[in-house]
Order: sequence, then structure tokens, then C-alpha cells
Amino acid sequence: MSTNSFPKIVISGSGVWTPSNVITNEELVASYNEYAAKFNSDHAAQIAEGKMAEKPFSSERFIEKSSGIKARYVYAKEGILDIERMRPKFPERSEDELSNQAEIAVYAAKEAMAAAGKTASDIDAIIVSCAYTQRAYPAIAIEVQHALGIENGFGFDMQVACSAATFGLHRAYDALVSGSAKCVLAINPELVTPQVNYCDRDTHFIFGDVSTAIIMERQETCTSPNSYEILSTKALTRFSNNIRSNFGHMSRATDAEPYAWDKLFHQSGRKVFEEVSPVAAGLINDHLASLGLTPKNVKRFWLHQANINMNKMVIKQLLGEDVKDEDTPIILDRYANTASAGSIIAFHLHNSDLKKDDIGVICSFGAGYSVGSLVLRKR
Ligand code: CO8
Repeated sequence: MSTNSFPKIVISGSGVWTPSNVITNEELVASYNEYAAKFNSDHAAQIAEGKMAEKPFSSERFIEKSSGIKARYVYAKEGILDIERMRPKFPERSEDELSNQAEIAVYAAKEAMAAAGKTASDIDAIIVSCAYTQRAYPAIAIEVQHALGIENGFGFDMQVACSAATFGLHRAYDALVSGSAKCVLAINPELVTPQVNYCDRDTHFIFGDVSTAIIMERQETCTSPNSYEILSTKALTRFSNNIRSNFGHMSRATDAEPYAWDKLFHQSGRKVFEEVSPVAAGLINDHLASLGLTPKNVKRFWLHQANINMNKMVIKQLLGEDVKDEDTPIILDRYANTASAGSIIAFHLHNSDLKKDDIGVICSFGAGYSVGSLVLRKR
């Protein structure tokens, strides 16, 4: 196997914070269908005149069959199931309080730091990388740095939708290789439910909230009993409007309605499914080939968790039919799509049984389009 001659960089700890609130498909569909029935009744005249479209009903059977999702964890359950509101409700915090996203970032960060045996004084870079940050500045990463008592180095935020976590890990890797940091805390506080359109049956079931974190450092400082050498990183982007949200700071200047459908998450799910799966499989294949490896050399694929059928298709394109479930762990049945955090949850929950020298691949794919992978070897 060919590896580069750069210093060896390792993942030495991971953490996941899971919200205590759960919404099952049954609860979500019951609430949406009640909302849709009321909408149709309230707008019966306009619908009859063809001036407004009737709201179609949602179905638990459809959701589980077409996505694999059975439930999702949410930061705040209040509001989402209220048919007069149809969005989560967070009490506003003062500027003196820790922001919601920094709070959940800190939970996951502490778990990852404990797993890697690191304290605040060991860390000198914090990357908060996720689909949305709750404000533009000051960076959530700098707030987390402060909250954790990390006095050295720097922090910054970045966004690459569903590939934010892997692209964040790529930046951590680059900083460690170049020597601009010695120990990086990369966090993905995915607080996405505020951007879900709970009035839209095509997308109301897709997302859940979570926070994940990884500690990355040079091999020589690693004392963790469970660590992975990063053999290589690879990323690819291709522009597409098929997954989009138009919410942003410009909305105020355009007088746009902040809750309009196009300001929330929307997608052409079928097109995404068909277009992204082969690109993800191709990137993984090329990445492994660049290291003299094939998919058959990989013990575990920790894939992005958007859709179970999509993951099966990617694996089929890589390996054919013959794959055991434990080789490609699925967590979206419980967590749903957690934007960029899905592959990191899968890694965190399903890596401790790997043996020395086993090869694993973390791969994300989603909006942008963006695809990112890391090839790992157990130490
Ligand atoms: N109940 C009943 N029927 C439904 C429902 C529902 N809830 N939803 C849709 N249908 C209907 C459709 O309207 C359609 O009806 P018709 O045939 O009459 O038009 C029919 O079911 C079939 O619809 P689809 O063809 O769309 O169904 P699919 O089998 O393709 O499944 C999925 C839809 C599950 C959305 C699937 O296409 C999918 O998962 N695609 C992959 C999408 C993906 O990976 N997207 C990535 C997004 S995540 C990302 O990049 C991060 C973004 C940032 C995070 C944002 C957080 C808010």
C-alpha cells in the first residue's frame, strides 16, 4: 500500500451528544396529517377554484420504506408537533449565555477529549463545521474555545452542508501536517430542525439534531488506546441546485418572507439519489486505488446517513451484493439524516471492534454537491 511521506496524523478520540427528545414517524405523521387536513378544510374554496394546491397526506410506511428512517432526535420537541406552529421553539438566550449550538458542541467535545485523553491545554485549534451556524459572528468555534478554557491557538467555523464534517476533518489534517496546529478539536453541532419545513410532506421526516466531535493529532503525541492513522483524504465538489436553502443575511434586504419554502431546506430527492450515489462510489474507489487498495480491502464503511437505499446502492457499486450489515453500519433508523454528522456517529458507535491494521473509510455526500472521504487504518 502506498502512503504519503507526510507526518503521521491520527484520530485519537470521538464523541457524540444525542438529544433526549425523540420524535417517531408515528408522531410526526399524525401531526403533519392533522395540519394538512386543517389546511385543506381552511382553504377548501381556493383549492376547489384551483387557486391553491391541496396538501397531500404523509405516510409512515412511505417514510420507512423509502428512507430507512424510523425516528429522529431533536433539540426541542415543543413546537414541531404543534399544528399551529410547525417549527421548533427555542427560548431566546441572552448574549451572556452560551449559545445553543456552542452548548451542544461542548457536550460532544468533552466526550471526544476524554476518549483521547486530552485537556484544554493540549488543544490549539477548534473547527466547528456543520450545515448551519446560528449566527455569522463571533464564530461558534471561538465561543466553544472560550467555554472549554482553551487558551492556545485559534478557532473558526465552516459550512459545507452534508460534507461539513469530512471537509472539517480534512482542514484539521492539513493543519496538523503543515504544523500550524498540534491537536485539533473538530466539532459538528448539527442543529438543523429550525430549517426543516414541517409543512412539506416530501421533507418533514428527513432530519434530526445531534452533535459530534473528533480529536486529531500527530502520532507522536497520541496516548489513546483506540486510534486510527489517517492514510489519506479526498474531496470533490460539483455545483447543483438540487439541494438548496436560500435563507441568509440578504433576506432582510430583499424583503423576503423568512419562512417561505425556498428559505428552508428543499431538494429534488430522487435526482439527488440518482446523481450523487455514483459520484460517491467513484470517489471512494479512486481514493482507495490511489493507496493501492480496493473496496474489498476495507473492513468498514462509515457512510453518510441520508437514505438507507442510497447507502446500499453505493456499497453495491463498490462491492456487489455480498456485504454484511456490520460492514456498513446504519444509524439513520434512530437518528434520521443529521446533515454532516451521520458518518461520524456511525464511526463513533461502530469502530471499537476493529483490529490493528484494519482499513476503514469515512465518506460523506450531499448538498453542493459535495463528497469527502478519509481512509483510516486502525493502530
Ligand atoms: N408520505 C407519502 N408520500 C410521500 C411522502 C410522504 N412523507 N413524501 C413524498 N411522497 C411521495 C412523493 O410526493 C411522490 O409522489 P408522486 O409519485 O405522486 O409524485 C412519491 O412519494 C415518490 O417520491 P420520491 O420519488 O421523491 O420518493 P423517493 O423514493 O425518491 O424517496 C427521498 C424520497 C427519501 C427524499 C429520497 O429521494 C432520498 O432520500 N434521496 C436522497 C436525498 C439526499 O441524500 N439528500 C441529501 C440531503 S442532506 C444534505 O445534503 C445536507 C443539507 C443540509 C441539512 C439541512 C437540514 C435542514
